[in-house]
Amino acid sequence: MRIAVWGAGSLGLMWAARLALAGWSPVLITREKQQRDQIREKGITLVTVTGKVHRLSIECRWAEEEMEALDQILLMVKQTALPTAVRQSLRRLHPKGTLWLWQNGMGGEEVLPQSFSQERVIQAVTTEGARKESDTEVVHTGTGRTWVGSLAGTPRSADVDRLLQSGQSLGADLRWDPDIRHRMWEKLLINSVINPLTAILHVTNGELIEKPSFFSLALPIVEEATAVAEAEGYAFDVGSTLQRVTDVCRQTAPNHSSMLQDVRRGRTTEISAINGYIAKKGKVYGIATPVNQWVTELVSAISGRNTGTEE
Ligand code: KPL
Repeated sequence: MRIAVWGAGSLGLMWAARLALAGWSPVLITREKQQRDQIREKGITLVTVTGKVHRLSIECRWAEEEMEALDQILLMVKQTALPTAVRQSLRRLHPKGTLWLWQNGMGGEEVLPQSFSQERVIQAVTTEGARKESDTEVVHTGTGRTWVGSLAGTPRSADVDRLLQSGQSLGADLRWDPDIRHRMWEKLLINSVINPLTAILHVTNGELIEKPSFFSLALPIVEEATAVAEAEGYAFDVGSTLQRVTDVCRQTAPNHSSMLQDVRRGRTTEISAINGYIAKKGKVYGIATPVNQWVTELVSAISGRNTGTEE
């Protein structure tokens, strides 16, 4: 089975290293030639949460290179880079191969061609943290849980099962969820509060809940988002969701959310796949989502770019 990790950001580097540690021979695909050359020269260095350092030599290719058909592609690029990565990766996917989507937010599947069967798509929802130190080095900063499941609700194949077992053998908390869309909504609700508010207020996740304005800003976001989730068939309680948001902020207190990091680096944010998605779906169901719309516009304005796609 030929497995590719598509995207060499923090999660991509970490998972390529983990797969190699588990005895697979993954191929890591980079967007830039320069990073491919660095990885070919130096390999990948993974520092685990306990501080153990692993240096691994990994097959690495540039996204535009010709390559043999791939059976499992773990697409670990940001939402904003998804259209390009999907176009490039589908050309390399075996006709019976499986595509794994690892993006934050919703709407990733909408980028796939309509002819591509959802039975071949696995969605991953993760709360693990990793920090990319350089093109070849990654630090696993926080253990979390990763749920994976079929977007079509089909049972997992034997190949997928083997991959899950490999991850588990390395201590990763990796679980199959037959209702992955529920998990996606659960994560979206959390990201819909923490990501834009930390980016707008320029605070860490822990500092966010200390802000006197926190509750009055978080409440309408969650009220609107849970109304849209319910229209999609997923019921969440507003109070428990706010409690979960607060818990995640405490557990990840020193973190600079991914959106805050994007804003600081002048990169395109994932706001359109998070609050923008909630506002878009709200329009479909006739549910008013002014606060989600407002934070979408505000984050777009402060990041100095529109909410469109990268590249
Ligand atoms: O997923 C995250 C992110 O930063 O994107 C949270 C949960 C907010 C942790 O920082």
